[in-house]
Amino acid sequence: MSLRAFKMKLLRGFEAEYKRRHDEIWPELSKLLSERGIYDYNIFLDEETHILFAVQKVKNEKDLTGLREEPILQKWWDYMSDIMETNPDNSPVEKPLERVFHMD
Ligand code: RM4
Repeated sequence: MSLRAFKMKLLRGFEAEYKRRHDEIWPELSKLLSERGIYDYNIFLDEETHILFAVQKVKNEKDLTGLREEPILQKWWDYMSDIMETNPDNSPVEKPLERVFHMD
């Protein structure tokens, strides 16, 4: 298992909409992420900066190869692109975060 943390950015004024869309996450998208070994996935919002802080566990990082090319994920990114900071291909701008502390 590895723990991955990264940040993304929400556009101002879309806090409720972001939560609503994730409350109604497409079953086929959660199925895809689960099949790729992603679990215990949380996204937190810093309301001051609009930074989305994501933390997820991944069973095996090598099972993530090609995930970004999956049509369902690309469709989700297209759907989310009006409310998030995105790259030209509509994927969210993601910045990996390094762990600096851990306590069991
Ligand atoms: C986020 C973003 C991420 C995705 C989650 C489910 O808003 O699109 O890439 O993993 O939704």
